[in-house]
Amino acid sequence: MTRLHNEVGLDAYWMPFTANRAFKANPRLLVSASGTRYRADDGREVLDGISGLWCCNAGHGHPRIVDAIARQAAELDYATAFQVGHPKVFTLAERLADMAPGDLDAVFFTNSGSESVDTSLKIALAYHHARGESERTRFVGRERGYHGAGFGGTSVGGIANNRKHFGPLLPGVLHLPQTYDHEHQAFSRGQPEWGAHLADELERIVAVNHASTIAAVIVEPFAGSAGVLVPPVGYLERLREITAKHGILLIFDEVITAFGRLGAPFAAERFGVVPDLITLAKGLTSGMVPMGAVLARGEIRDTIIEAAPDAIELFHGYTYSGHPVAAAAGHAALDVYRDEGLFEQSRSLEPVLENALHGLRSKPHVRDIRNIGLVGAVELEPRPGEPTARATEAFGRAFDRGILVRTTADIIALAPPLIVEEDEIATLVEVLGEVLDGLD
Ligand code: PXG
Ligand code: PLP
Repeated sequence: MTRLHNEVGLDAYWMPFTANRAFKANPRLLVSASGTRYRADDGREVLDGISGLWCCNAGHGHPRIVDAIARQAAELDYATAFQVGHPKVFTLAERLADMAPGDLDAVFFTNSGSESVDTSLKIALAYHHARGESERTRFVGRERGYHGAGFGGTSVGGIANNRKHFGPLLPGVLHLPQTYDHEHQAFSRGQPEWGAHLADELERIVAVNHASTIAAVIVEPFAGSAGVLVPPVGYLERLREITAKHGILLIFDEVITAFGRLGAPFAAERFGVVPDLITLAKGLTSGMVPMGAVLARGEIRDTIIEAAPDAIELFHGYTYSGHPVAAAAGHAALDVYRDEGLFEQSRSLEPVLENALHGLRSKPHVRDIRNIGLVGAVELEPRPGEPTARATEAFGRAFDRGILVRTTADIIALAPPLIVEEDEIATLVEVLGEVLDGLD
């Protein structure tokens, strides 16, 4: 069979977050997808163990979402969101406000997680300014946090490789310690018991900088990109207490954690902790059309609007904010999540994935296994002197055996679509186990 990449030039496309030379020497092309499966250009099926890239929560090609997109493109392809609107974006905002925890009932649309993060940081600054606290300009992120690739998200992010070539970034950003500790947490099922005290570092940051200079703290409820770092019991609660005490906004970056990944609409609900702002993307449209959003407490929006003269209140937005085709996809994705009970299904599959994954404990090179919701990770011992090589090789071998996983450093992550079947979870973990058996 002629493989597609023999016919398609590979040079022009500069691939994101990819080893371009390695890819082009050994390309992997996906040509179609349906349900939990991709098809590669050599005709093989590949079981999607990572929901595309943590986004296709309803699986691939869901006919209701496909249909909504096609109809919307034909009916109203584009409408500017600046001074003009269209109905579906208002109704989608209402639905999200209704789903959101607490009083987070203001919705600002973006086109990606990165844009949502930058938007949330700008809203935090504008809010403090509107309250007459313009000196609150510092942000607090966390080591090993990932908040997208914009300058704001890169600044509050805590992954050194993502930051090192890009200069001083935003001024005044501080970082909390990460929450993972191998000695105290290895092989935890769900939330580790140890580590709530790590949130107290925020008190130290406040003591050194004074609360009146700090605008917001941003964290992922569980850190996804850095390798599935699950929050210790009590940690998020403690962050909420300390931020509230000091008038600091708390932003949950729920780009990965929302829309059923944790068996609930939002991680905020799963953990019972309500932040001031939530960033969204990915599962909002089940990955079918780019779309992101920021949910804010109504009081935050009202404060910014009321403090401004009767003109544009927040000088921020994107050409494609609330794009009609994305809004239609968002409605359809929420319909599918509701009608197919996918958040509940995710919750009921959580122990299935947990038990299967922890069954890999005695496989070669395994340093840790952790899980929460429909997410898990296997951390490998790095090869001496060759960090990341072992997991990168595991990724390639897994793909060749028909499963798509995600790796970061020497960590292999699994986060299958919420429609995954129990026997597919078994297959994912079994194949991963065989891959580990074969690794040097
Ligand atoms: N915040 C979080 C918590 C994310 O996980 C973003 C922001 C940025 O979203 P966009 O849509 O701008 O990419 C993300 C994205 C990985 C991986 O390796 C994860 C993401 C992106 C790329 C790779 O796990 N998450
Ligand atoms: N650059 C130029 C020259 C533009 O005109 C615009 C938008 O009008 C942008 C960047 C921003 O693009 P977007 O609104 O799609 O983020």
